[in-house]
Amino acid sequence: MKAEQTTKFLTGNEMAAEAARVIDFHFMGYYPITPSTEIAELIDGMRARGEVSTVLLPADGEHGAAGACFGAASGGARVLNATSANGFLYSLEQLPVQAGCRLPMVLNLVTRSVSGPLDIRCDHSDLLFALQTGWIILLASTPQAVYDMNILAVKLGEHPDVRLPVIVASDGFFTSHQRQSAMVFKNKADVQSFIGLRKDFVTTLNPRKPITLGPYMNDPDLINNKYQLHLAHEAALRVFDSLCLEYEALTSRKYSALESYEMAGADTALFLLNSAAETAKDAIDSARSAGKKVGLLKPNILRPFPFEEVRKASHELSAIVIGERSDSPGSVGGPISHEVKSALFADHHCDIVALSRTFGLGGKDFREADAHQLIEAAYSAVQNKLSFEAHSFLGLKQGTAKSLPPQVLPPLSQQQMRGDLVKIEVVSDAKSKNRIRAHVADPSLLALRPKRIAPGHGACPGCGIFSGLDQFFKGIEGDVVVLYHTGCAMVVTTDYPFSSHRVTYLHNLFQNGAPTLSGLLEAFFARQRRGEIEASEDLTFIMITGDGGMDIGMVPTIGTALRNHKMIILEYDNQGYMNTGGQMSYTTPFGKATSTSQVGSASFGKSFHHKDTLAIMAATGIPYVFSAIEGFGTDLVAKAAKAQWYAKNKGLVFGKILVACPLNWGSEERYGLEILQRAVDCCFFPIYEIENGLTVLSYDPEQSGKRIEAKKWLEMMSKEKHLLKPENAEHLQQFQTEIDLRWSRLKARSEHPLL
Ligand SMILES: Cc1ncc(C[n+]2csc(CCOP(=O)(O)OP(=O)(O)O)c2C)c(N)n1
Ligand code: SF4
Repeated sequence: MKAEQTTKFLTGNEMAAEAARVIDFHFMGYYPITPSTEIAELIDGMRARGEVSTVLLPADGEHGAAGACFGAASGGARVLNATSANGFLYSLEQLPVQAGCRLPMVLNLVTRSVSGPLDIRCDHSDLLFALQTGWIILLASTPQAVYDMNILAVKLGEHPDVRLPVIVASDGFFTSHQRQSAMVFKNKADVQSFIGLRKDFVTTLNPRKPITLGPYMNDPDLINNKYQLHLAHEAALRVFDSLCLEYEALTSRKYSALESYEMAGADTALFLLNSAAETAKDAIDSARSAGKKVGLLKPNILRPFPFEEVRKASHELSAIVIGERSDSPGSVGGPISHEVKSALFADHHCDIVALSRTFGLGGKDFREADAHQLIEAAYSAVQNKLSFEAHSFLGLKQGTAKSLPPQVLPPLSQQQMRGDLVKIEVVSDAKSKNRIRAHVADPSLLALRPKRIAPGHGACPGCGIFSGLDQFFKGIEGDVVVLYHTGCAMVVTTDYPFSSHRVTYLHNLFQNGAPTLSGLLEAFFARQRRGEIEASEDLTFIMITGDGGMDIGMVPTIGTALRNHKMIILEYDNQGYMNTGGQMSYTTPFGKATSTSQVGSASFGKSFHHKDTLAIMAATGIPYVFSAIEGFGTDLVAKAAKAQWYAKNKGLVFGKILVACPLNWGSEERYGLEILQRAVDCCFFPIYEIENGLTVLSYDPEQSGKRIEAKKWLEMMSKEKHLLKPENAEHLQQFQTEIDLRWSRLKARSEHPLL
């Protein structure tokens, strides 16, 4: 029976969310990363409006998200996740566990280039890592296919002969962000009856039927376990074929393991995945009209690999070109090339010329003309069978001396950065609580110190990151090495071939910056001890991170703090993941509306309180912790100077500054400083120091008679204003109570000689 359907004009990500709407997963664990983030955002909107009953868990990183999905799947829930690139790699360790335990779920992999260098556009370098995980991989070359494959994935993964997790891979931006008209089911019930109820093969939630899931298993059992996985994949190909027929009967849309386009009588074929295959169809059409017998093969399933289908489809060919949006360096072509070739050469009489071409890395377009180049390569290889290039890259552009990145500003000299603008006085008596004092020069002199970040970055108007960082750097004397986590500060200052950094800058994945910098500074000391770096060389090591980097990177940061390396970690807190478009972070205030804590009839905004990062870091016992805002006299400059002294003499420093983000706050650019001041005055963001374990307030709004209620701060930001509505009175009260409690505790600590 055909199901009723309706036409929509949607992107791949929107279609993934539409599929999730009709599947109504029990659970989605996720962490934002471009270009897959939108899927969680759209489903969060549905949740907030009460349109789905899916529980969404915004994890602290992809590793956590994958763990949460594993847990939920073990309890018999229907589970969804979506990720890309480095996020996918960060969850990689969890994926074979999921497959090995035979727990179905669906993961949308919206493909993107894997760092480094960092590139947010499409290639299949992430997909390449999925091949060995034991997961089924379905490919979706159009928004329509994204929708269909998500629905098929549920039924395929949960089939009793299969019981495996399934990846649905679509191309970042090409498919995820391009609108096409596509059909969706009119009635959720049709999808529900197609997929059926999630079967409880095993569940960790039935105490009457206890199970041991994930035992310690050695030889000889493990090989049997892996053989069962192998059998499940064999079964998956059969089941996929029959499900495609069932789905076709329901929707009139036809899928198969290997799709052929113009293969009748073809002597040459292109083998391409996903969106590139769609593009190549035009080239095939024009080559056919020019009399070339060329066709196209496009797999819809990659794991299990449709080995027999490829073999049969290639039987009559003279040449095949396997184009891949990824490379396996040192391997004469990417992994798909090798798999296709192994299918071809299963016929021992095979003398097909098989070429492998790497194209489209980092989002480079693959156009019709490129497909023609592949076709020409195949024809010329057939004519020069003895000397053709088995593997090469399409679209390389050789650089010249002129392509070297220009040096716009000269490096900063030692003299420029040593101005004795701050002086440190070490006072060690009980009265001063063994603190140090920083004496800061007049602001007019401070202003003369050159900026370490040159003007000319691409931040939004009103962005507080750079004015905040500038004030901080004013307090730092001498040479520095900076490490930036991924985030706005990094992205808007290092758009290749330009860099706004006038000092040495290093970037690393934003869960791993702290260990990276600790390694670098230990290398500095080690090389200095061996005389490889001059003894007079004096560097301060500073890591800059957003609040998001202190979510996903919290554990390595704590590890670094416990080792107490002599460096500074400075968090700029704009209260969200802004580089990825404004998702909630763990420091986002309670009730705030973000793209993953949306407000609607079933949701009032972020549902849990902001993280007290300073308390966490102070608990590691590091010598100096501080919070500050820009524009509060020279407070931030003095704290930077103290931070440098502690980093040189005692160990790790953690500082946190609140910075204005008009985009995240929904505020006017000109009010940035006032909003910061109100955050301090309402005690949401108290400014203080914890020096050698003792807490000292830098400013007490109560004592100065300036304390305000949280609502006076919230009213300045449109993303918070809904909390002031009468229906949110209870939530506002909850927020105020939490602020009051934390403030009272902080004050008590500052007043007690031991706390
Ligand atoms: C492992 C991994 N997961 C996700 C991302 C995507 N990502 C890049 S920056 C970012 C948010 C950064 O937020 P924050 O640290 O607060 O800095 P901001 O962008 O707000 O400046 C995210 C989620 C990534 N690059 N790597
Ligand atoms: S989104 Fe916010 S933090 Fe990022 S550049 Fe814009 S204003 Fe700055």
